[in-house]
Amino acid sequence: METRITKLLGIQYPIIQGGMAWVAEHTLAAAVSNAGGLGLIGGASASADVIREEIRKAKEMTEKPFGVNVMLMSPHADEVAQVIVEEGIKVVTTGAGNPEKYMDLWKNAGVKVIPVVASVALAKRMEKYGADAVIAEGCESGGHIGEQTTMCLVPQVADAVEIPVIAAGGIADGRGFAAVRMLGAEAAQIGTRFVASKEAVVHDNYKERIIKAKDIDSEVTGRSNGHPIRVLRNKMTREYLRLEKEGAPFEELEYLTLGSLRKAVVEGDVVNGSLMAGQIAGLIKEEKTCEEIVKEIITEAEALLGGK
Ligand code: TUI
Repeated sequence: METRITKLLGIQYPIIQGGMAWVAEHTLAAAVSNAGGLGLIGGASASADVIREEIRKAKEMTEKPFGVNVMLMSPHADEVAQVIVEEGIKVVTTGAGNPEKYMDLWKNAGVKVIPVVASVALAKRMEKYGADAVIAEGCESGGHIGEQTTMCLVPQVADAVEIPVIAAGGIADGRGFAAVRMLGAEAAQIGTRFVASKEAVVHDNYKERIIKAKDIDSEVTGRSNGHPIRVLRNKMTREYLRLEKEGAPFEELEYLTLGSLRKAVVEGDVVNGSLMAGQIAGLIKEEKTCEEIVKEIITEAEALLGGK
C-alpha cells in the first residue's frame, strides 16, 4: 500500500494518527509508529518544555519516524515550533489555524509540513506556501471542527491541489479507509479509533464511553460562537447547549469544554468532562492494540480496493 505519503514520510502504511490534545502523548505516538503508521505527539496547549520531554520519551520507544502536531491557538505555539526544529523532528501537522508564519523556519530545517485544512481555499493557500501535503478534515472529526463533511471536502481538495491529500474525519476501519482512497486521498488520519487503543494513556471511563457510544451520541457544542467542538453527549454538553441557547458569554462556554478535556482524559470524569470524539465512535466496539488497529484497517482496505 504505497502512496506519495508513505514515500514522503518513510512509513509502511498510509495511516497518520491524529494529534489529539491530552491523548496523543509519547506512548501512543510510539505505538502507532511502531505499527507502521505515523505517530504524533499532540502539542495542544502544553509548554515547549513538556513537548521537548514528550519527544525525547518517544525517541526512546521507537526508531521509526514520528511527528508533532502544533495546535496553532496555543499560547506556546511559537516556542513549540522552535523545539520541533531543535529536536530534529521531521514532520509536523498543524491544526486550528494557519501555519504560514512557521513555514520558513520548518522548511529551512527540512521539516515536512502538513497543515490540517477545513476548506479548499486554505488547502490551495497552504500549497502555495510550500506545504508538503494537506490533511482535509471533515466535520465528522472529534474536537475543533470545520463545516464540511469528509465526503464532500476530500474530493474537492484533491482536485484543487497537486500535493498529496490525507483524509480525516469519520474513518475507523478498512471501509472508511478504502472510501477516502476512492475520494482521492493518499492516506487517512485517524483519531478516535486510537483513543480506544491499549497504548493510549486515557482513563478507562473515557475509552468505555467510546466503546459504548451509539451513532446518535455525538454532539457539537459552540456552533453559535464560532468555536464548534465535537464531543460525546453528557451532562456537560446538555448544560453547554442550554447556556448557548440562552446566549451565555463565550468565556463561560469555552471554559466548560476546554477546561474539562483534562478532567475526562486524566480523571475519567465522563459526566462533567469534555469527551472529544469523532462521529465514528459508534463503530468502535472494543479496545485493541495499535498494531491490531493498523493491520486490520490495511488488510480490510486492501481486499476492498483490490490493488488500487
Ligand atoms: O485542531 C483540530 N482539532 C482540535 S484542536 C483541539 S484543542 C483546542 N484548544 C483550544 C482551542 C481550540 C481547540 C481539539 N480539537 N483539528 C484540526 C482542524 N483545524 N480542524 C479545523 C481546523 C481549521 C479550521 C480553520 C484549520 C484552519 C482554519 O482556518 C485558518 C485560517 O486562519 O484561515
